Amino acid sequence: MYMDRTLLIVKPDATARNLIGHIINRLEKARFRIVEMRLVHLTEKEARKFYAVHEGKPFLEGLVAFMSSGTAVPMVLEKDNAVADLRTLVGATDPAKADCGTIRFEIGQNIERNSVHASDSDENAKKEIAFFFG
Ligand code: 3AN
Repeated sequence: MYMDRTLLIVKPDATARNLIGHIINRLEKARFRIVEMRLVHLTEKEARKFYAVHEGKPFLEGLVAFMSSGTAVPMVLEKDNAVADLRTLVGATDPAKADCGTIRFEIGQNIERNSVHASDSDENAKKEIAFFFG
């Protein structure tokens, strides 16, 4: 049976604070299944390619530097309604505005260092999964 899939990335601020296991625990408790996972250290070029949709935005340079500053952990997650359910679990981009109980509310540091990335649509999930696990 086909299950919906999405991509989550544990970002460098979270790996630096030894929070990979904590995040995996949150995901598993919410009934996501990890079907692929890697440890990566993105180059600036790769980070820029991943965030190409943000070309021209004022925060892009900082985001590229941050995402290439340390270890990140992309993983493919499977669940019914995976994209929307993961966005709910992850919370708003700005941890200060994220709902209580979400991952970004709990461990995000600021709008840039917000601990996790989650695909925002089925179409982008497919592209982002192919980027890391093509
Ligand atoms: P989300 O990750 O919630 O889908 P996007 O796609 O708008 O948010 O932004 C991608 C990433 O860019 C965010 N996760 C965050 O790290 C960074 N970002 C977004 N907006 C800002 C901002 N105003 N200042 C700094 N970084 C930002």
